[in-house]
Amino acid sequence: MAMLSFEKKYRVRGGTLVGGDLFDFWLGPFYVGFFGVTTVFFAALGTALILYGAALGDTWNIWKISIDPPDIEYGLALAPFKEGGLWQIVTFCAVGAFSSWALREVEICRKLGMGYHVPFAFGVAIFAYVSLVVIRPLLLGAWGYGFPYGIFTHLDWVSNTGYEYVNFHYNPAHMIAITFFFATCLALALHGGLVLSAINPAKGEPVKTPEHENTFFRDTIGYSIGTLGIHRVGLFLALSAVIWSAICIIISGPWVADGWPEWWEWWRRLPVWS
Ligand code: UQ2
Repeated sequence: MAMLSFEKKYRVRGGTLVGGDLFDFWLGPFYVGFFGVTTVFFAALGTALILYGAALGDTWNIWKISIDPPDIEYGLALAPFKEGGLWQIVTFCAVGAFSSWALREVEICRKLGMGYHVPFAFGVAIFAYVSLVVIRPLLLGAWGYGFPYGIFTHLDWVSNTGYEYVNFHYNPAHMIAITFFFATCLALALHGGLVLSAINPAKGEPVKTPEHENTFFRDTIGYSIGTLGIHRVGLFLALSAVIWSAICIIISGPWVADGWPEWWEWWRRLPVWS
């Protein structure tokens, strides 16, 4: 609650990209802005359309409801509403809502005079989604390559798409992505563990500072990356995981059409073996 008095200092005018002062206000704790309005518009329309699509479907079983993309035969054309057109509009609303949210974050960063690290990171997450439902379908020539919006159906899509390339784990970009996911977990576990160990010591012990955090790692591995450095490494690892995930699916089909195990034949064909 102390935030209420202190908030006033940070509720500054300006920094908007669009709309000038028109939407430069707060609703309770939430900054609105032009992009707050567009976020609510796209999110509400998209959600309503998903509910309407569910009502048109043959089940209310939450696991089985699905909004499916058009058949491959429709190519990159707009499909009839009940044959994938709904999926196309929902996809448009999703990209609109996610992008609006990112731009609202940019406006808040500008207001506060902060860096754009958070919207940039969110932009990378948006890129991952757009890779699946826009970039790869465009490269393959049909919206039907996008994934369906349903709980079980999107799991089936992931499994089927993986088997289309025989063993997806042989995809080198997929290998790199997984390695970054694991490294992200290692870094966050080390960081969370280290900060809590310093700041929340045993009863009766004084709270420790970064001097102790640095010393712990210098004693253990001869190196401490530092309090700023660990956050740089963490952001780099997490964004790399997402970027390599996007790469691994974009190259599956557009670049490598057969199985991923087969792709490794380049290694067997190296002239050094003969
Ligand atoms: C560190 C440091 C922190 C940390 C952590 C480290 C005082 C509070 C976790 C140690 C991290 C290292 C050595 C890099 C780990 C790299 C990978 C790729 C897992 O030195 O400074 O600040 O939280």
